[in-house]
Amino acid sequence: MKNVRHSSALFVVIVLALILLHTCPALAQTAYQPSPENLQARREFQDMKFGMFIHWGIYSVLGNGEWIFHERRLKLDEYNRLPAFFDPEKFDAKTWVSLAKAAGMKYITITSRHHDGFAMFDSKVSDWNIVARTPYKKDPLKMLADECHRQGIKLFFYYSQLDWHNPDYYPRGATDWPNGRPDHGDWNAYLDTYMDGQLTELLTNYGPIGGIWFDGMWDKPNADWHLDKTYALIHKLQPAALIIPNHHQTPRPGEDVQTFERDLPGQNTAGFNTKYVATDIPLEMSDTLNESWGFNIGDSHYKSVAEIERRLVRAAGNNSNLLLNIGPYPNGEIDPQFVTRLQAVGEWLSKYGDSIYGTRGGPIPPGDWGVTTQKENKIYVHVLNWTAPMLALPPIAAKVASAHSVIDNASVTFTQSAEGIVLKLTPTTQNETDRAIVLVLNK
Ligand code: FHN
Repeated sequence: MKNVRHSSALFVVIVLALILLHTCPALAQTAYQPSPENLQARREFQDMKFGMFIHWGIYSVLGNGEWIFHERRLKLDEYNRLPAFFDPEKFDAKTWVSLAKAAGMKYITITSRHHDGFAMFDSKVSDWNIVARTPYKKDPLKMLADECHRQGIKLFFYYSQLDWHNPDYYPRGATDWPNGRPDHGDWNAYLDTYMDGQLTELLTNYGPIGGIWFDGMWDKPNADWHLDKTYALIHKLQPAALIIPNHHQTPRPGEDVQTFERDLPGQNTAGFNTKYVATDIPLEMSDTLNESWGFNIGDSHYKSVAEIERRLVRAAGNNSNLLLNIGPYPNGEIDPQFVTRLQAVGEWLSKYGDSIYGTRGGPIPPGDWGVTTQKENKIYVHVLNWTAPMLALPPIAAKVASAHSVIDNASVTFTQSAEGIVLKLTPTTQNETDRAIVLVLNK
């Protein structure tokens, strides 16, 4: 009798807990269990390794980056003039997606709206969007999503939580300046109606998407952003969509990827990244191809092809993806300086890609000399900065059966002992960014 009472009490507790989790998304995300589709999407994300970041908006017209509204302390009335000049008649989704593919990139993350709050998509939530306010009148994100689906590229939407335009973004945050907004506003409406409304549009009108890349929470670090509610909404609408927050903090429940801005995981050279590196979710680092995110007419500091390749290899060796940014022209064209570099990286990847795609960070800690990646029974030793003829590496648990160079399969002489592995390197040739060597392990 006592046992029966016990088990019916337990039953009631379980049913109550299930009802609570169902009706209260906040609790659901605190106890977040990624769905099987989400876990699969995380693995695929890690396999992709290289993505194209695109900052493109009405600010591109002014050719001075995506912060121009703030930097010039423009008034709302002034910035409101800008959409009239945005008419990207040269935008061609096929050209953009084909370029990403030619570069060996497997996904695209594009600004659906940046801190100016201007939606680069057809939004019914507000008319502060490309279809309603510009002479272009079309939805480039729809064209891009369709083309990505056609070409097998995953599409992620960058979404700025920070908003310099909407009066309901109130109380305002660290980047506030008096631009003509009233000193009152409805924060809950901003989050629950405006933001979640737009996210619902992005997650229902564009087919399956890779995920949402959030940015801007750092503007009000102590605010209640209703994250649990928003995250639950995203996972409900598309369980496989990954939530990637660029909040520069330790990941929270409900977040699926940890991203680092202009830094390798754990290396806070930028000054705003956390040193904490998650071990249970995928990692990503974002960086720029020149020095700007949005189109900047005065920025010709393009990274060399070798530099981009090295960043990609170092990211992979740190178990991370590289999301590399370009800022297209306001007319929709992509700077030829970006195009030629990306194509060259793609050519290089057609030879070295095996040592990067589908790998995870290798067993040997990254060093100034280079990094390792691993896949199945292979360890790839990426020698990036080592001129001596021999390279000594620390010991690894497995026995190496053979070693050969990635580029021409030529066998590489090595010794393995309890002290470690010593590789005899071929002399470095000019233009060789990565002397990648495969160590084949005994199965
Ligand atoms: O302020 C933005 C910036 O404009 C750009 O979008 C980068 C991309 O990672 N994120 C923000 C700064 O954290």
